[in-house]
Amino acid sequence: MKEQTLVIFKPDSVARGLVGTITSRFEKVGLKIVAAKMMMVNRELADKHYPASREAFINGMGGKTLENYQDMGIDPVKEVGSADPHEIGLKIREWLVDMITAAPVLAVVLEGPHAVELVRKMVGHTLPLKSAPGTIRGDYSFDSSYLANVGKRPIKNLLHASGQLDEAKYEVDLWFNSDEIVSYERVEEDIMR
Ligand code: IDP
Ligand code: MG
Repeated sequence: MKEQTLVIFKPDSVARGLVGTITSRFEKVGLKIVAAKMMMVNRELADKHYPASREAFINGMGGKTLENYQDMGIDPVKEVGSADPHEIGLKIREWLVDMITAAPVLAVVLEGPHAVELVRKMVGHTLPLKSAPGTIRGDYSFDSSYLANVGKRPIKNLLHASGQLDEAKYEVDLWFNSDEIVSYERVEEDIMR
């Protein structure tokens, strides 16, 4: 069940000095840091990380925005110029690429049993407003689709975390060369086996 998953500390968490606090949560739960680098992201990497061709991702972002607007009784056409989830998704993707290339990020690979699901659980819902207390996004942010879209910027939710195992494999390969990923034992591995 050992998996690797990619976590990106997005510019907002780096700028807020939350790297240590958040990293310690991952370490405490037993996840092992097997790669890490501070970096400026170029457009080529950002384009591959947020692929315009991944329909489920683009429509998912657009769909979540529409749902949020419906909840709040807001007309999406007035707010973002479209009611089409694909069009809205592509717009958000542009904001994401601009955001992630504008300031330093920390890219980390975490390893452990069920790492992908475990990290997503700890990170919480995409919208910090809807993330449960106790999750990283729920504890350190209040951002919403509404605030983000009015500001024409991505939701500031501190972290990117791979969504599923196939996404994790693609993303770990994209961000790290195999010689940047290390292997070692944590002392509790013996106890938890
Ligand atoms: P995830 O980060 O929880 O996996 P995704 O649907 O993959 O969520 O979206 C990627 C990122 O796009 C989110 O983390 C967030 O920063 C941004 N985002 C998603 N939906 C919206 C939106 O409605 N408005 C602005 N930004 C959004
Ligand atoms: Mg995602």
